[in-house]
Amino acid sequence: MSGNAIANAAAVLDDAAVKAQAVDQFAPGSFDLADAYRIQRASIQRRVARGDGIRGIKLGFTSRAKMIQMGVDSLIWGWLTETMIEEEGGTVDLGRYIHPRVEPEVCFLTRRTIDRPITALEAADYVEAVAPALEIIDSRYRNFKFTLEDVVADNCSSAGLVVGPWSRRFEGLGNAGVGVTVNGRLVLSGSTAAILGHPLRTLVQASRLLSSCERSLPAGSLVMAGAATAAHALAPGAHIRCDINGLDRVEFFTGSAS
Ligand code: OOG
Ligand code: MG
Repeated sequence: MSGNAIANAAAVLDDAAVKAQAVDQFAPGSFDLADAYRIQRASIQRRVARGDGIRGIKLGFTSRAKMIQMGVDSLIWGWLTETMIEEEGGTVDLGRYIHPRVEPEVCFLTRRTIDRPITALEAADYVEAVAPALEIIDSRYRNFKFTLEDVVADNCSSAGLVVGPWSRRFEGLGNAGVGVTVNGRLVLSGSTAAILGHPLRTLVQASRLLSSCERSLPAGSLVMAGAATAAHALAPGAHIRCDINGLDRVEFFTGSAS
């Protein structure tokens, strides 16, 4: 794909995000996975040029539940930026989004720069703290339908995130119960073991992915490990709460319909 075509695709996806208006999927075979990551990078550069800052990365499709829901079976990654962060315990304006869904996540705060592939034994040493989090995903494609290449180009549906209180309680993180309630009703439940067997393994994967494209991640970055369960559509006037056993809880509200 030419540099121009990459910039054009990035502009289409970035505009869709800014205007909160869905766009059509790209024609099948328009670009390969390497080009999809180039489009993703170009769309993030547009955000950064507007003054947004990079805060970390997210992994996607690290659990079977997510792969099955979306019909995609490869691990993917994208960028998290400052303006995606929603206030914990606050009210999220759904007008910023197209067709938002929420999913429970484990979020890591890194302690050391990740600038080479790390092993599972080393992973814990790279973590400063862990928090329960809720990710708001919002595909820019109509009907939330995409191929692997489409979703990577669209920065892996990254749109919003709400991060709960940080802690250093890592014991039990490998198999902790996860529950999401909406207005007090349990809508999603699972275990952190669904995330690559242990959420810390996502740091190993992240380090490999970053190295393969010659990028590093500074200390103090966020790493979202990927949802342990499928995602749930967000509606107005709701209280969304996620509890992860051994960690604190994280919650937010959605504004009333306008
Ligand atoms: C893609 C993003 C996947 C996860 O946690 O697996 C993801 C999507 O489902 O739209 O964030
Ligand atoms: Mg996610």
